[in-house]
Amino acid sequence: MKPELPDAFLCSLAAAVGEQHVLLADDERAPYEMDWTRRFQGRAAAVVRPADTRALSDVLRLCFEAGVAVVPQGGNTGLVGGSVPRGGEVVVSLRRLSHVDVDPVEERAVVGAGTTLQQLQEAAAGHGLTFAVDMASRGSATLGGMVATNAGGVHVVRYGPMRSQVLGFEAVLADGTVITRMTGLAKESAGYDLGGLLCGSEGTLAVVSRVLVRLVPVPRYAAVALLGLGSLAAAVEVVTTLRRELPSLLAAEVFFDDGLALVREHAGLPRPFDRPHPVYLLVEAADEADPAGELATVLAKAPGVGDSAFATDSRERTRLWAYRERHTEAVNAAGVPHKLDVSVPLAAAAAFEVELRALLAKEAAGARLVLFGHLAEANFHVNLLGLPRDDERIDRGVLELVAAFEGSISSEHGVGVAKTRYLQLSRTEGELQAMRAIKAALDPGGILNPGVIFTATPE
Ligand code: 2HG
Ligand code: ZN
Repeated sequence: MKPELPDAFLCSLAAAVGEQHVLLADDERAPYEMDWTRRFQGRAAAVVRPADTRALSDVLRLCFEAGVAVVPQGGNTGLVGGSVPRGGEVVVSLRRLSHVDVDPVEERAVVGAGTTLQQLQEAAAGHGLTFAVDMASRGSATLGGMVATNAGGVHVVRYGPMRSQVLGFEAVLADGTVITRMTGLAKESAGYDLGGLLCGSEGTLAVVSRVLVRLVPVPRYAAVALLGLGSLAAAVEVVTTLRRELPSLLAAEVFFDDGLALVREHAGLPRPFDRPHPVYLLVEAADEADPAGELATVLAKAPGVGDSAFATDSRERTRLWAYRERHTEAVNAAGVPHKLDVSVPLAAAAAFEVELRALLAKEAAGARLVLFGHLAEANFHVNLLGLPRDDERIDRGVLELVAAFEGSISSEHGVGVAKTRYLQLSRTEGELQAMRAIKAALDPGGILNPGVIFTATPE
């Protein structure tokens, strides 16, 4: 299909990034046009792949001058449709901005936006260090995308989300201006925290090109426990105790028996215990001294634990983690899911689960719920299979329930295009106005990822 962009503009893009990195043919663009869940898809006018900050700046300046909208894209495994075109934009793939420079003395790294989490982890491991944010999509998720979505992952209970790791940044504004703050000073109060603002901005305020991130020492010892419990309320009680009494706590993840069955079927894994349990909690502790003993001691005191399995060596720990980590791929293999990523106050988690199941039983009897998530933050991934692709009545019902619990409609995946209509459930009118003012100031032409976070026109 012939692209709609004028030839002169395409020639300028080619001059900026190299002709072979301006993709126009249908089959070349296709991998950049559909998201990983297959739920979100749109046609790009072109895909461009700058190799460095300078080329990225040229691309944005050209698009700004021509009034052409831009969709920044990293690994394209975000789950809210924020990195694929809605129709007619230029997709700017950041994947070629891939480099890691570890500073082992300061325990930091300068990382290109297109670097995958796994590449960063491997580079850091060479120095006995690691990156504090970890998640199952490590092989595809890029650092730029993780900043853009303020990704959380499985270690937030110990280290916080992306926002807590970013010490400095370089980003390109809508008109091509490059702004840089890479000093990483431990104390800095001279004006606004622009790097913090970019965390969670989803490519709507600027395009991140490099980040300076903190690294942490790899804990010498780790221990994992998988627990089978009778209810979510019991799991919440265990997590509350762990948070209070186990300083080495690194992760506390929850899943349910039907999700476990789906994962086992998909991945061919054996039963973790002889008998099933309604709820499973996967706990990891890590420290400079072996935390296995204290983990077992704290868990022995916890009420409501039916069965438990412990692992200390790396292979066994990975084996237990697979039951939790493989949920996303198992869900995707079973259909095109509606995915909601919500959080509620931990004290309300069990009541939320009861009401969620009641809502679905009443309004969506044919749908299949696969629920799992990060229990220490009461961050639940509500995956729904069997719903019509564009029918959002159930999504709205779930998000309204979350709002009634004073929770968040997006805990760690971002708003993307999937949740723009529900943003006012989590944000006040005053907050939304302030956000729109920031957006208008930094992106006056509205070319940066339009339709993401905010609906194209205010509702
Ligand atoms: C996870 O926690 C990711 O594994 C993906 O955030 C969640 O697939 C999901 O809904
Ligand atoms: Zn998650």
